[in-house]
Amino acid sequence: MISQKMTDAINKQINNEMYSAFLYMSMSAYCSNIGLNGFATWFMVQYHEEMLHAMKQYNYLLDQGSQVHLQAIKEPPKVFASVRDMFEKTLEHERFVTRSINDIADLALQEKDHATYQFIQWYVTEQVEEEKNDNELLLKLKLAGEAGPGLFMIDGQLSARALTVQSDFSQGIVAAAP
Ligand code: OFO
Repeated sequence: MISQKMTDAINKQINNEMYSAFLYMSMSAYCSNIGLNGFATWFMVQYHEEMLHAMKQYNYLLDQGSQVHLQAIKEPPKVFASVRDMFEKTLEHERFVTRSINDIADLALQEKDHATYQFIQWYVTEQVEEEKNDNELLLKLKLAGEAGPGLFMIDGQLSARALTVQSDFSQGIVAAAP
């Protein structure tokens, strides 16, 4: 059993994860519209990962006998100034998500809620990876250039990003190929 305050915090985080999914799906659509299919693939994989993040929290609330409260998801931007603008917005958003995950970890410690503290550690680790990926892509864009051959080279690389999450998000992570 977890507190009502913790239940509210996790429900808010489900909404944050779903907004992340919307944001990255919107970025994916924008990339497809401008012919950057590799970037579109990268953001679509990211969309699936965010839905998994939301579903893990949804299942956790149910496992704890708590009430899931789905809330309205705000509209993400649909037009972006450049690919770099998209990754700057992505990094800024992921930093916000990291703070929000840390707040849940802080609350779990305050409440001596060991189950949630352990549960949220998966996200703490995941956020390091997410921010690292965004920082690396921003660096690559800076080095290779944000237009012409450099941009197309990165687009080609990103097209190789494979789906790590099943499309039935509640089923977890796809087993790695042998
Ligand atoms: Fe992109 O982060 Fe979820 O948690």
